[in-house]
Amino acid sequence: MVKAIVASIKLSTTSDLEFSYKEKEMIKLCEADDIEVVSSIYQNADSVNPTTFLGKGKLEEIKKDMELYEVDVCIFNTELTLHQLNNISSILGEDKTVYDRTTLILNIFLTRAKTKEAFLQVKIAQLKYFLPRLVGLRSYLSRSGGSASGAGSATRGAGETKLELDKRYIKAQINKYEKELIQIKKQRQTARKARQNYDLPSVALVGYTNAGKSTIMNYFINNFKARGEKLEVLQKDMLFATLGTTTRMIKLKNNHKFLLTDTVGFVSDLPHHLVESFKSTLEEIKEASLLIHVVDASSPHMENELTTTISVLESLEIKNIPTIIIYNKMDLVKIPLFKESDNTLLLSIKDESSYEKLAQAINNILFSNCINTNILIPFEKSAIFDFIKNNEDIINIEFLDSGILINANILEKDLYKYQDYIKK
Ligand SMILES: Nc1nc2c(ncn2[C@@H]2O[C@H](COP(=O)(O)OP(=O)(O)OP(=O)(O)O)[C@@H](O)[C@H]2O)c(=O)[nH]1
Ligand SMILES: [Mg+2]
Repeated sequence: MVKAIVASIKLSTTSDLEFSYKEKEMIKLCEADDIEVVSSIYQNADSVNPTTFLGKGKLEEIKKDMELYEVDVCIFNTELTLHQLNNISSILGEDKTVYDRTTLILNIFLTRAKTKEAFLQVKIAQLKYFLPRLVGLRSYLSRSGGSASGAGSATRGAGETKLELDKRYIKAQINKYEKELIQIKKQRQTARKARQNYDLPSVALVGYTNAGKSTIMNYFINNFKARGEKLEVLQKDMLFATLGTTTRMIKLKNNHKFLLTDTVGFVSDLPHHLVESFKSTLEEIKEASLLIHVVDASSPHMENELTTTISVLESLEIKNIPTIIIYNKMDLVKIPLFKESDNTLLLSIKDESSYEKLAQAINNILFSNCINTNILIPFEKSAIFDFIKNNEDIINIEFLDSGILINANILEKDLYKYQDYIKK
């Protein structure tokens, strides 16, 4: 495990609570990247130093601490400019590795990327971020093996030509990956079109990382799976367990079907290039008929996590979609201050009835336009009877001399299927 020191600034405009949140989150991000934080150092200041981020004195202190703890890596809890990176590196020593929160997040995403699409998206975001910072990040790049870009070979002493070559190489890599991504996007669009052919409403799980989205997804897959839709998604107590989206068809007990999509979790100050890169994956959220916004109610920073998610959704121009807010992990909440309403539910994995309530709420929103209908099926039309039994929300079945009388809640758009048998 790599050991590191984390360096932050506490601006006079930042509250203690906000600052401690950012510090704790940074430590979790480091853990997610397999880095042990041996010390967190911060400086109180009125503003950021544009050339060195922290004051020179503070950086000297960090340098001493790095020697004391025998640590080679210092991660800054911010996004550094090339200028700041260079200056900090010269103060801390050329043999030390200096990088920032954005590089850390990009790295976590890269190690978590399991699909080709996720890998390409993160790689493009990472290269675009590295491009203007090649010189400053040289120690990081050489430590991380040049991250397949050859960028690690960019050394300051090698001069302009070498740097220009590296830049050109990276630009070519970005180009190549973008082309590959376009191909995958086409396949994704085909898959999406195929799903649209089912003509089913879609529901997207959104929220801060580790809120419990995949856990909800898995509950629905295991309890309401439709036609061989069994594959569970990864749920784990770590940041960014899910990268990329997974869609499964869900069939509720009343036969109503919808598509449920699990998505990547958000984090505060999500790197800009990453949001850009993930836009195509997150497009699916835009087309959802309903959003389930999952919030970890046991997190001391719940408010912040909730507003971050809302602002990321806004930046993706996702608005005006009906939303159910889920206050999740209620089993860990000692004093519950939240109230349930039509669009707000309290959920806990330990309380199955809360999940049933969620299924009911989804049903009420997605299938509110059902019409209570009587259908009389002649006995010889057993195939139609079977179809209705498997596909419609049946309230009552009565066997009459003239056939089988079914009372069911049927979507207006589906009524035509039974038009010959509907009893007025
Ligand atoms: N105590 C408790 N833990 C829960 C509950 N729901 C989920 N968890 C745990 O929270 C952790 C994160 O859950 P995930 O479902 O992976 O979270 P996620 O929102 O998909 O996270 P990312 O994929 O990282 O965005 C896991 O360890 C879950 O077991 C709950 O109701 N109560
Ligand atoms: Mg997940």
